[in-house]
Amino acid sequence: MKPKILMARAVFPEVIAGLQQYFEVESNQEDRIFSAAELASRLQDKDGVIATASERISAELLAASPRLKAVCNQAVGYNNIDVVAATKAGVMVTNTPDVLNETTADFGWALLMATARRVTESEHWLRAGHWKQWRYDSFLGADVHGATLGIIGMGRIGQAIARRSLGFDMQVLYHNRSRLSPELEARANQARYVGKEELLRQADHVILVLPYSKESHHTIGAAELALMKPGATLVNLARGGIVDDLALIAALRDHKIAAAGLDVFENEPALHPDFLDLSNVVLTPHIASASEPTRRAMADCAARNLLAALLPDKDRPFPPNLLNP
Ligand code: 8YV
Repeated sequence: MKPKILMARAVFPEVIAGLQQYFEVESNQEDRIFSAAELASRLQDKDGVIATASERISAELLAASPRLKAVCNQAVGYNNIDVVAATKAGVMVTNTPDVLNETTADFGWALLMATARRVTESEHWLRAGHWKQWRYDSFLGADVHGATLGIIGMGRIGQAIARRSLGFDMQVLYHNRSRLSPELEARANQARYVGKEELLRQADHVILVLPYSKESHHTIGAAELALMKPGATLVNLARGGIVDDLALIAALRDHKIAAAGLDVFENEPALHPDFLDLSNVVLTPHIASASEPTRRAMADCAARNLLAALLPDKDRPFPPNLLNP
């Protein structure tokens, strides 16, 4: 008998077909977000689940899922999963690191450039028919080249962002739980380790790429925003809860900082409506990893993780052309 698994969200059909070789798959190709109760009822008879950041895998859910042996997140972040409870219950938890580093770093730059140079704001203005003549002061933004970049969270994605800054002649400051080795600092455009406050005071552009946890909740709130330069930009690629959205809305409205580029929000997708009224913010719907090859690689990685967790002795690998036929 094949183990039973739940694919909690829609995914590339090839992934479902690949998984069906090994598992009895309950899929969700209509892509509904399950309520906690619905998720619990679907997990009743499942041995494994492939989840995304949208599914909360709580201690209660784990306790109510007697057969569950593996929760495989299709994401590098896993703050949606109670890992302590899972470990106690003997449930393996996996994520999809590395495969998304470069794509997410690219998007960090897209948001930084769009935010500093007011790309989306000026496009909206143009589309609304306001462009009648050239003006010396139209959409003046901040320079990116030659500026000081502050990166909070210098993991693999943070380092990939820093490496790209070499081409913009930037100085890089970073703050992290621990300091990188001198070799890694050198590869990350000679990034300099500083305290969070010093970084916020000195950086022209701040990018957040740290994991979300109780400790990193509201890493950026009113006090931190007050330390930033009035012309600074803030980019959040990490998780919504890392920034206090109400404090950020106030800072943007009062021009305490120049602008923000946000791919993640507290309570997403129901982002705070006040963001929509601000012109100095670039808003994207949690798409930093959304290039076609990377989303395929993430799905492939989660599927392989599930296979390794539930059928460790099975002949593998997946047919190599499964996801890129
Ligand atoms: C995912 C992400 O697209 O990997 C992560 O942690 O935030 C994104 O790449 C999203 O979380 C879906 O699970």
